[in-house]
Amino acid sequence: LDKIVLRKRQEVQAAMEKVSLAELEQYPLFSRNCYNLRESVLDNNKKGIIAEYKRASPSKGLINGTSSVQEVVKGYQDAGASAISVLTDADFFQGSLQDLTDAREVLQIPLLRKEFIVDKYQIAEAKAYGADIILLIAACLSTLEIRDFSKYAKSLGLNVLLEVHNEEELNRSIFPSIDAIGVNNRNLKDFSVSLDHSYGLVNKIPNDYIKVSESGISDPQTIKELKKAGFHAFLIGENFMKTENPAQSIKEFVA
Ligand code: IGP
Repeated sequence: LDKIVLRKRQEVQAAMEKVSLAELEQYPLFSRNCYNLRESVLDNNKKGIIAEYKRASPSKGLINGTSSVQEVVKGYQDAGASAISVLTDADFFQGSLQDLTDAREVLQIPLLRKEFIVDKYQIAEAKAYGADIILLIAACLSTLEIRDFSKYAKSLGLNVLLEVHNEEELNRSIFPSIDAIGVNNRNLKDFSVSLDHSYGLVNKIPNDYIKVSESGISDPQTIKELKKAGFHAFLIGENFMKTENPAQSIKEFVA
């Protein structure tokens, strides 16, 4: 993770030399109104699925090299997803900001920029390229950064999803400028996955936050159980993307 944070800082430096923050603020998408995550997730006609477009991952390598971002995210939306997540990291996930903008073009539901955010600049970028939600990963950030970044995101009208993996991260990271708290079932240091992280933390998350269970979810029954435990939303990538037709495979999860 330290390595990723360092690499991201370098990426941000390079990006800022090409396009300044003031220039990003002039991008057409920067001034639009964002879709509301809470509203979409709590919509009773939907199941709370946040469906992810993920070509590759550090633990699995290539997951899907053929399905295009627009065909997949449009399919997820039409099937009944509550929100969409798009990876923008190139090195590990083969994503890009272009993927984010392509997704925006075909979506009328909240869109998450899935990225390792280490600088305010990336938050402005998220808005400028079409995101409604940013991810703040507690494992990569100090408490002060989480406070400042979430406040800045709110000032741009973005929704904030905070990601935690254990109780220590949760307890040092909660701020009113956060909308949703996700428990990542995958340990970002060794990639091991266990739903016990979700079950162990759900009751420690204050009830004013949308509760999201993230990663390693592979059957509809698990969603029923997580819902019973108190989760509102479920972030799922690989289980859909590993199939030939991701937009088809989401269907039994939203039925
Ligand atoms: C999706 P999965 O196991 O369904 O593909 O997981 C999502 O939770 C995962 O991609 C993720 C992630 C992250 C990726 C959660 N937090 C942080 C990169 C960085």
